[in-house]
Amino acid sequence: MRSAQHWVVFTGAGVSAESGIPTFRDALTGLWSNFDPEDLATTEAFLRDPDLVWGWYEWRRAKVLKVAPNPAHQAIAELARHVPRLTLITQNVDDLHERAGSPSVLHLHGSLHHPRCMRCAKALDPPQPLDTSQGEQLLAPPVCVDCGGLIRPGVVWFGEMLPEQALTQAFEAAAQCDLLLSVGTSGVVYPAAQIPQLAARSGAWVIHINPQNLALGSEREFQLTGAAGALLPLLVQQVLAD
Ligand code: BJW
Ligand code: ZN
Repeated sequence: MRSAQHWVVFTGAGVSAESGIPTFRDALTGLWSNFDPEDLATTEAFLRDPDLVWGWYEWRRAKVLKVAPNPAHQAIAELARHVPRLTLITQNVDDLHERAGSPSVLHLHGSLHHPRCMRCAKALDPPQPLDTSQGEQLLAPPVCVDCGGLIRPGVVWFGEMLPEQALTQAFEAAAQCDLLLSVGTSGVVYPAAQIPQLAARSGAWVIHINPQNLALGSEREFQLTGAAGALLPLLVQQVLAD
């Protein structure tokens, strides 16, 4: 690890779990407890019941705004300040890497904080965050002042293309890096899940950090089993030690 010149850190929802943000595949609660998250994260669900889906995203955005980056986000930002080159790629729709001080983050699945018009794509400043003490709410999405279209969350739903530039940069970095750290992801959603596979096929070492045992795809892959907030600061301390 100490000799790696180009690191890729690839993160999923598990990196934000210790900040208090449930992972994507954690069971939903309250108003949404009867829904599978994979069924809510679609255009069809939004068009069928905009208030349910917009309410879910605004609830999650309000939760994210209330929490802080954890030691895992901070360790990644610290690592980037010391290794020769680091590309940070996230599947997360929160902004906790940025708030921990990571200067440049490739967001493959968009952001909770950048809503846009479904019809004309005009970007909208996010509305005043919900007061979560009022409990979960159905919430009507705002309407675009230019064209009257519904405002949608700025995330990438199933069946949609990922942002082209971020995906291209992510694949290039995976193909060129010496070492890829994959942190807190179940690795089931494509094309993002190809990123660690591509790095291993291109000759990089791949280290997964996850409390769950993962099925490792090749002999270049290893797992450190445990929580990112506990393991990453130790790992970074060891890598940066003289
Ligand atoms: C900890 C921890 C701690 C806990 N420390 N760890 C090829 C094959 C098969 C299917 C497809 C394919 N290509 C495309 C598809 C279809 C689809 C897909 O992949 N489906 C699969 C479910 C099978 N992909 C798409 O539709 C993508 N678009 C696309 O491919 O376009 C081209 C195309 C279009 C049409 C047809 C064909 C091709 C778009 C995918 C967009 C995904 N978006 C989401 C929702 C974003 C909005 C939102 O958040 O609501 O992104 S889905 C969801 O999953 C979210 C996440 O970013 C993503 C990944 O989840 P993640 O981060 O791994 O979270 P979890 O919850 O799954 O796992 C958490 C992990 O953390 C666990 O392992 C825990 O153990 C661990 N953990 N605590 C460390 N403390
Ligand atoms: Zn519009």
